[in-house]
Amino acid sequence: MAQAVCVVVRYRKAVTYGVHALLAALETAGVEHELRLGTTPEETAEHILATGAGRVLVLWSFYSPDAEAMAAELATVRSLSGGRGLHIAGGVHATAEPQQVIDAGWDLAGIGEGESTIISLVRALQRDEPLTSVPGLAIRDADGVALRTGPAPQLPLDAFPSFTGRNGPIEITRGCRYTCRFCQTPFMFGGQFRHRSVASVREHVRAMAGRGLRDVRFITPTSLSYGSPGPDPDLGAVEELLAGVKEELPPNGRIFFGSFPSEVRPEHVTPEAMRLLKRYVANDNLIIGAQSGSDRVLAASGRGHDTSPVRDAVRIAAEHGFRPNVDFIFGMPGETEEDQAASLKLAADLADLGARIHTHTFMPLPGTPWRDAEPAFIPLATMTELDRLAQRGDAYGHWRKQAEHAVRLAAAAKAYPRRTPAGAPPAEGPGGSGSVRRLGGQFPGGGDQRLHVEGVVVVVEAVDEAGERIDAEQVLQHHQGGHDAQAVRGAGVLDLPDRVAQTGADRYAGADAVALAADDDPHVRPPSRGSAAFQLGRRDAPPRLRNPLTPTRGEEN
Ligand code: B12
Ligand code: SF4
Repeated sequence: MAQAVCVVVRYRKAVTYGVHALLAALETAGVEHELRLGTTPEETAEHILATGAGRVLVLWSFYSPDAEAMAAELATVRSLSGGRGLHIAGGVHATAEPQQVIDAGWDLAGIGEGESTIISLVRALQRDEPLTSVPGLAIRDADGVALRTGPAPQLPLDAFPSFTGRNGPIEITRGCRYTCRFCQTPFMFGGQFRHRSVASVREHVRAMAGRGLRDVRFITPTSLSYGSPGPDPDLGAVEELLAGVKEELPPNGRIFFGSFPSEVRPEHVTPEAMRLLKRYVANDNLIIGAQSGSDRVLAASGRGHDTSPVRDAVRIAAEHGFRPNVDFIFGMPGETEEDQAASLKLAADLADLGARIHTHTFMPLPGTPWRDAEPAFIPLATMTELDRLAQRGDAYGHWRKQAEHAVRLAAAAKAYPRRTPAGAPPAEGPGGSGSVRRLGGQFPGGGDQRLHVEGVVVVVEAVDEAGERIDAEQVLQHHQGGHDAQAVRGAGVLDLPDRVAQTGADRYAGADAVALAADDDPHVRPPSRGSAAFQLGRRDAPPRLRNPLTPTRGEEN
């Protein structure tokens, strides 16, 4: 007989959108469960104790800057609830740092997109099945190592709604084809856009209007990319979306598009795009990502544009009646005083054109290529200048708070060096780059789950104990959130013809695990010339093995 499961959510205002997506997935999949929301640690503990359900699953979701505070809350909740409940942390931080999450006391880490994971997890608890069958988890083994189950699939966005019976922005695009090194989005959700269909968006809006709501907002990494697979906007698709949403709204309905959380890239701000938005949207501001006034820093950060489209974007947006709010990040790795001066100068120029500057301090975020990078020093003079802009009403933002986060994140990154798997010495692989090791402890689910890939890009085709082929992509998805694996996935190097037999070796090197480095990533060293890995890479890969963090010629925009 199925056991009753109570899902208790540590429900925090800061991260409701992701949680609403999980609850919507449970609901649309018809997974029976009791739901309780704890808005404080105490209330969460009360719910855990109060439920009569046989199994209690406690959901936690947080971004990296809150990881420490949440670990402290977890300890409180555990002690107040007498240790009852299975605690899982998911979301961007858990995806990037499952070992940290497990070490901090959670029973499980949710890795990647959570919809399929939560559905399978609740079902597994109901049926008392082993959690190793649930995709997208890291589970603590006897040695405290976070072992991963199979990867959670990255499904079309229409597979699940953004929310049901609740409200929030509608996620219209997931994943991002750009690869800004300070941002986790493409490394969390993949390097391609997945757009929600207009029909699905309309369904959300219809339901919201039915609940008496009139304002609609969207989540998308770059709003003018809606409907487009590539760098150029498809304004026809954007118009179809906006017109469809408008049709579903009452006459006093309002559409917010191009304002948070749906920013625009500067090169997408054209007179045509602005005229289109003006016909449909209610927002008077437009959020434009500039990030730096230094072309050198922009190139290093992989933004895919320089400063020139930023000036144009601000001018064009202002001419069409929008107040441009322009994002800047100070303290990016390698940034010099001259670069900062260039940013301040651009910020002041843009303010003169009517922009407000949204100022950020660089944070080495887990799950990004710059997780381990040293933030550049921001002298007091720069901070004072930012304060001056803020006092004039030309700048806003949490740059001081973020500077504190940056220090903590840098310390956490040092405490968890990315290159060395817990308990294992650095690999002796080709060029010393990366390692693949087998972990103790059998998962019944299949051999691939025992393969732990750590380190640089590893292209591997493997067979499990039964001689069944393990898809390389599956292996790499185990490493999801580690940017190297994502980089490989982005480049599509997943199908090398050679088989790699796991014959009980603890570690692979040479042709066993083919470590092919992304050529300009400072964290990654290429396989040594003449090694088996190098040969294997050369044979199949050169055109496909470029680092997707580096645009190929003609792709820059
Ligand atoms: C909207 C948003 C916000 C909103 C969130 C509002 C809300 N009520 O939810 C606000 C404005 C509060 C915000 C603030 C910040 N944000 Co923000 N934000 C975003 C944004 C644009 C969208 C997030 C979102 O809702 N996506 C849609 C949902 C469905 O996705 P999701 O939340 O990731 O949830 C999915 C999975 O993560 C997973 N999942 C989530 N929780 C759980 C839990 C369990 C148990 C499981 C199994 C799975 C699971 O399943 C969900 C469905 O697939 C992302 C960028 C992006 N495009 O993702 C940045 C992003 C999440 N933010 C980021 C950052 C850094 C911040 C700030 C620190 C910035 C700052 N100002 O200092 C603050 C910190 C706030 C805080 N205290 O936590 C980073 C996080 C990186 C990291 N490793 O921490 C991101 C990824 C952007 C980036 N630069 O890379 N943000
Ligand atoms: S910052 Fe760059 S990578 Fe991140 S969502 Fe925006 S465009 Fe995409």
